[in-house]
Amino acid sequence: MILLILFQLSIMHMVHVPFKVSLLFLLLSVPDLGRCQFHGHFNFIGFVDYPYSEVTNQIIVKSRLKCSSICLENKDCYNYDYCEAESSTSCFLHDQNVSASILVTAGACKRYKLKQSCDIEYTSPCRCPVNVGAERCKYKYDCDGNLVDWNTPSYQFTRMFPNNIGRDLLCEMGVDNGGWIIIQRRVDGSTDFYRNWNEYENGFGNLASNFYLGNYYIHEIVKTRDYELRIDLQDQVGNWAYAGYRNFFLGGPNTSYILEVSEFYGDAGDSLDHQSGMKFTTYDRDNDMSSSNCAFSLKGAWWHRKCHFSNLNGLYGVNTTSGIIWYHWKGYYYSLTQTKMMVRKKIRHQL
Ligand SMILES: [Ca+2]
Repeated sequence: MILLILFQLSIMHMVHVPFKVSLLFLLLSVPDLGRCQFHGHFNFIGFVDYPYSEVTNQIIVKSRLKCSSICLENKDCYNYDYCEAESSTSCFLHDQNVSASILVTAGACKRYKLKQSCDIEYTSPCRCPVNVGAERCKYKYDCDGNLVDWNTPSYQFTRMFPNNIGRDLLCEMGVDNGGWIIIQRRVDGSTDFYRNWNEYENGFGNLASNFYLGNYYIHEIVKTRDYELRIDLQDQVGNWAYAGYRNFFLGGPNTSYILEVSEFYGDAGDSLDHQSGMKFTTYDRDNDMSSSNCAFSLKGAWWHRKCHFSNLNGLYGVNTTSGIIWYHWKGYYYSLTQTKMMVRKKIRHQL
């Protein structure tokens, strides 16, 4: 315990007393403090208002990720030093002015720089957390997984598919850190969505307004099984709500484009879980569990069960179950005025 306290006190002033710290590290590094061998606690020492140190708080947590998240929550923190010892670890937070020349590499200490506030292993949203504030993010991911400037606007691009057809796609960069490929959109009633299997397989509409990308292309995009889905919805007076699914998969043609979604989040309610596990049904291809054809009776091609809690390809401006329905937000008799379905590849962040 005495050693522990000494260690912590010394760490606090390590910038000023490197020799003393080195000795302590030597002492505490026996026999081996490699990351794999470390099983100690984590002590948060405090924010370092570089170049001076001061103790502001002390808590015990278990991992470097905790240090990272503490740094994330502190708007002044851009770098942190993570120090491992036999029975404890220490965390020092630095602002952006910390000098590169005092990089802590001695002993079991290592300095980490927050990467656009994405220093968290899980990635779907290993992007700039909303609660931190976008001003700290200099980069975000585009629809090809490249880091681009934070201010990059939404854009159109072309992607080649296995059938040797190039398709124009829209990349939404303004929603939840961007990087979303839009697969379905309704903005007004000018485009007929009551269409057959072939049209829903290959896509229809206009990228500038209303369109369905096509089940074949959606499957080709997400078939690696590391995609998520987000659906944005607008009601008749201009309010927006959304439904996110951290896992989204659409089977191929031989499965009749079976839908798999899970891990819902959002404020629109979950009206897609009920459709998960279902094949796609159009008025001319009945794959649902109803004795009739749900796409025909409810005028919307969808992953109908018997039949639906959602019907986003339904009739525009019709306040019945045949309309553009998201039951858990507005019920069965309220047709939404805008919809946007988007998919994004989950990006695994390198720790
Ligand atoms: Ca049926």
